[in-house]
Amino acid sequence: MDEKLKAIYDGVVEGDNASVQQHVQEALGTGISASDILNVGLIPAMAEVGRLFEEGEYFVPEMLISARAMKGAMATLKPHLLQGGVKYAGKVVIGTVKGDLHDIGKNLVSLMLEGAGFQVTDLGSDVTAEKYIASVKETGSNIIAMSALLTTTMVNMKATITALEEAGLRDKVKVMIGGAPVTDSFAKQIGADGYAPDASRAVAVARALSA
Ligand code: B1M
Repeated sequence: MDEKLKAIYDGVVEGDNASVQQHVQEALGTGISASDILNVGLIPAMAEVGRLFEEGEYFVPEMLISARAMKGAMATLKPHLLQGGVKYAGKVVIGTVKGDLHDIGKNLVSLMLEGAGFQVTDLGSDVTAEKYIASVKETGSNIIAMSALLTTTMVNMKATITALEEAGLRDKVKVMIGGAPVTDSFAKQIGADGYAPDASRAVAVARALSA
């Protein structure tokens, strides 16, 4: 791995926000692409943090400071990732489902969709079915994109689809889902229209659903 990318990776694993910011700026300055910083440095670092948590070496506070370092880096990368966006492609309401506070992956999907020319309304995390529905009505969005990172909150994706049916909106809006514990077969099981395993494939799914 490139030395700068390794420093970014180490900084996220160690939760060293200042070092991550400095190395991200330097990496951009030396011509390393924002997408390499994201895909080679930042994302694998968060996967390592998850592994350390699973093995009992890290606890919630360590995860939190690593997540902060990752979020800071993503804010710096955002304008670079958005460069070269294509024309308006559809309207998306996105959020992490009720009970779930994990928002890093969702933010990444949101960013990539924006970069691909979608108009994105980001509702944040812990989003209730009512909130998704109110936002769809307000923005006239054609897609609801739901993220979940906990096996215990995945059920709230189904609850949102049921609420859409009850509101008489199910045939007016497509539903796509994703997040680490979510699978294609789960998406089919709950009646979602699309599933993507990562942020770049989320763009392809959103495009297909908007066609
Ligand atoms: Co939590 N956490 N966490 N956590 N956390 C996980 C998810 C966990 C797998 C860790 C572990 O045990 N190995 C585990 C879940 C176990 C399970 O349910 N099976 C877990 C747990 C247990 C918990 C708590 C319950 C811990 C506790 O309190 N005891 C608690 C729950 C809080 C809550 O939500 N109510 C908790 C809390 C936290 C923090 C707050 C400390 C922090 C989140 C900070 C934040 O997001 N602002 C945190 C973190 C950082 C993690 C890990 C380490 C990293 C998640 C992450 O950001 N990954 C995570 C372990 C892991 O995933 N390996 C873990 C990087 C991100 C880029 O990937 O989010 O997967 P990801 O997104 C990807 C794809 O999934 C996909 O695209 C993204 C980019 O390619 N994707 C979509 C995501 N959404 C999509 C939507 C789409 C399409 C694709 O379409 C709509």
